[in-house]
Amino acid sequence: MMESNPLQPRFTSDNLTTLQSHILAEEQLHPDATGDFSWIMSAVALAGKTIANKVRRARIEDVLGDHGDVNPHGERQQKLDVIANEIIMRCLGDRANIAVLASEEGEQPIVLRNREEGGRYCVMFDPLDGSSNLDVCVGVGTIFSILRNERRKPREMPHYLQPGYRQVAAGYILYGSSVVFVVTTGTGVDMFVLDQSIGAFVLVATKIRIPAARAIYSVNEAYSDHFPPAYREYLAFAHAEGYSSRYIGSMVADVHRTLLTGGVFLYPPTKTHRGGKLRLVYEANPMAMIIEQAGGRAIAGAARILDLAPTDLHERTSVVMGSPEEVAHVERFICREQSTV
Ligand code: P6P
Repeated sequence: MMESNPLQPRFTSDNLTTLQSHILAEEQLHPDATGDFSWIMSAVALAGKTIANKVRRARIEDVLGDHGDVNPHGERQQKLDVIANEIIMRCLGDRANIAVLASEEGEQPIVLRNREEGGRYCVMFDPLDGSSNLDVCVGVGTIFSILRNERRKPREMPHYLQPGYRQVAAGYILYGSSVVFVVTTGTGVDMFVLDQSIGAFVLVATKIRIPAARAIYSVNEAYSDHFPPAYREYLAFAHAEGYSSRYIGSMVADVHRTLLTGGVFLYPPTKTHRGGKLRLVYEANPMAMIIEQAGGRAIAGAARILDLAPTDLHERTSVVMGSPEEVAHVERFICREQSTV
């Protein structure tokens, strides 16, 4: 009888391709890879699993609601914002190749070491985006962005303010009906789901492609009276074309749906946020890298988000991202408005 290949499954069908093994396999494709990077990704994955557990048990452990403080931007912190931030700091803080950790929850970044001391990467993150939705069980998420700590003059502040196209990796963890880890290292977008039974993120999709077009727009229309005219004209176009509207109010959930089903997610300038509400460095940039790597587009006004040069860790931007044809519909109105100015 011909010997069967002992490496081929015959009696089990478990998905055993974990985030860890997948990242390490990807690293093998880069001769100059040092394993540093997968060491950081394993810390992000550990933080995601820990936060997922806290989110799932929030009402049981009575950690919902306000923490009682405000973050550096004057926004009320949820208890889980503080908990998630601490978990990420603890998981990433002992990685010897990290130069700086920068969080939405901290006014200043935490500088751990400079390049000469081995600080090769900068990690910027929103520990729990959309946390105001936690009390009602709506999907929330962790967003992360990884930059190389470019060699600058010795002992100069690590270089964490770079345009988004310089990101070496970006992604998010969505704590929803399942816990989903979506990541890109610049060669496409891969998706993992947390298999609670083995405590590991397992690979469920590789090289995800966003649909080129889909008649769905995602925006908080309550503010539309104060959107710039171009966005109001776009909404009139979408209504006339019979578009559907989907808006969760949690960026990670809205962008994840857009990535998988197509459509366009918008956060235009509003009366209270003239420059847009979402943060460029640790929300718009990582999400823009994911969307572009999946074949989509991401713009702020007429500019490509990933080309914007940040000058402040917490600066905000407007956002239009999603299917290339849907972004082009919005862009057409924006460019027409700008040409008449
Ligand atoms: P609005 C959540 O607070 C958040 O930062 C993003 O996750 C979300 O896309 C946006 O704000 C929702 O803002 O003004 O519609 O409640």
